[in-house]
Amino acid sequence: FVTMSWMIATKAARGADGTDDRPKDVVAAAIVDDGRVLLAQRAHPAELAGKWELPGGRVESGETHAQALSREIREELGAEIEVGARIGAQVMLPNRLVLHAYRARLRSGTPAALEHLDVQWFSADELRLLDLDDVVPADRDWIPELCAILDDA
Ligand code: 9L3
Ligand code: MG
Repeated sequence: FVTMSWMIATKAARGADGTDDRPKDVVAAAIVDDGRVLLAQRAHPAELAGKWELPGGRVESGETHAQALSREIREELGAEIEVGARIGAQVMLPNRLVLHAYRARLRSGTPAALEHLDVQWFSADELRLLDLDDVVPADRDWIPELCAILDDA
């Protein structure tokens, strides 16, 4: 029965063309250090280029969120992080992607824009002054909570 259920569940998750249409998780890190949070300026796709985001990326099969986030930050910023508590609500993205954010602290390395246009540390006051048009739409709702975290820090 368990095998049958699994087969049905697996089959239901495949489209007619065999593509996988199950939701995929994307994870993003709010790296906080010295009262500031690190935002990264996206290089692509065109509609998001130049906008600030919490850095991160897709969770690959077999990875926990924390593993995926550590890997993404290593790849994108060349830094090692310790992943902490979840922040904010999950955000539904187009293409059945679900975005999750976590607090993080730097363990080693200096974050660099290896895949982004730029990286910058923002204080709560600087976040409040940020034009929301310059923030990736999916990340906009997290700004007030990020300000609160920095106010407490
Ligand atoms: N995304 C949105 N906000 C974020 C992150 C890390 C990602 N803070 C969206 C952009 C892409 C998708 O998730 O549509 C996958 O992210 P990536 O692998 O292009 O970074
Ligand atoms: Mg990414």
